[in-house]
Amino acid sequence: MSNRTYTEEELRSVLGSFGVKDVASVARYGSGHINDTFRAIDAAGTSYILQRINTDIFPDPDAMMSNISRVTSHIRSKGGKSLEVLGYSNPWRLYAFITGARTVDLIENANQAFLAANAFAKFQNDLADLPAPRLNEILPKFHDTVNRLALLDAAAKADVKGRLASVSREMDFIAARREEAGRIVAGLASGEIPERITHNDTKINNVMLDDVTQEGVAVIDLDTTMPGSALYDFGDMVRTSTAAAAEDEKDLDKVFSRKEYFEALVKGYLKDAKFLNAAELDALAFSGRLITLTIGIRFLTDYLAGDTYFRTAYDDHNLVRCRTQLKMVRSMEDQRGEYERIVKQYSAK
Ligand code: ADP
Ligand code: GN1
Ligand code: MG
Repeated sequence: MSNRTYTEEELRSVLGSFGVKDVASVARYGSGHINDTFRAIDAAGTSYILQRINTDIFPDPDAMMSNISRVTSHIRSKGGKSLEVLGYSNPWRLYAFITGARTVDLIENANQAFLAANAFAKFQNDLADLPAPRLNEILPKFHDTVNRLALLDAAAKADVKGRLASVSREMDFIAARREEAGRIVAGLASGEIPERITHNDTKINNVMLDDVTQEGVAVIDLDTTMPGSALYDFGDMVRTSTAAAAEDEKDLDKVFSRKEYFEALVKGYLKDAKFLNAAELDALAFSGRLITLTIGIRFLTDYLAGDTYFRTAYDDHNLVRCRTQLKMVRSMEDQRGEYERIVKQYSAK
């Protein structure tokens, strides 16, 4: 990804175009991998989130902003809190800064897992009756693991950076799991798994947690909210909210999936995700393994392609991230029986 730099003058001028004139400070903010995010504070002390949408990844920001506007108004009409768009002019947008809450990159306790999962379940619930038309499909085949494997194969074949020889263990690990990669894609195609409106990026730092109660007060980063499968949303919660270490932890002994956090997620999610059908419940534990493998495949693909997609801070950053994902997959596989049992226990309630 282009690690773009911006002058303060440029940022102030964009803020000015959105009507924010007396800028006291503006600085990079958060740790998202995709957009360029800044927090601006004006002379009155009001904070804003200024973002430059990554148009290399999102080719149609208008379609994205149209989804965001429909989704946020619908959530608000039900009394929920959501992102508030104060200004948009492709590729820039300005959001109201959500106060009294924060995001965490690494989950801090199992109660946060319960509350975050419950916030994502409510988000899906709130959007279940969004009036037609269907939301724009912002990134087609985004979570399609079969497609992600094909992209990995293409990057391996091209091997533009000569990195393939150094990742044979990771390639073997992925190759051994190809067979199960198409399970959710096939379920969606047959209709056994229904299409729903989903967030598609439910990592823990995409939900704002109340400073005092830790409750998930607002789901943010709505760029990929579009038609999808609830399973991918639950799976990505398992990937990020059960992890004992950061997504880019180098010491793999510290990286594993925690059963008590998984249990808290299942409890928090199923408390409000009453809409799930039998096929979805049946694949809930599997979805954690699958999405984690898929994100591992994506990090490896980007590593082989020369780090053009995810923001990286050093040379092997994407490879380090890929390794944590594969270690998480292994850890979930080791606990497969217990995870399946936990899902059964709470689905029966
Ligand atoms: P990316 O797509 O790059 O991940 P995000 O939209 O997730 O970008 O924003 C990055 C970070 O900025 C979030 O993880 C969060 O910490 C912070 N953030 C984004 N929007 C808001 C908001 N409206 N209020 C407060 N913080 C926000
Ligand atoms: C990106 O935007 P961010 O940092 O919340 C990515 C997700 C990945 C995640 C891995 C649009 O999420 O799909 O799961 O990184 N978003 C996009 O950490 O590709
Ligand atoms: Mg984000």
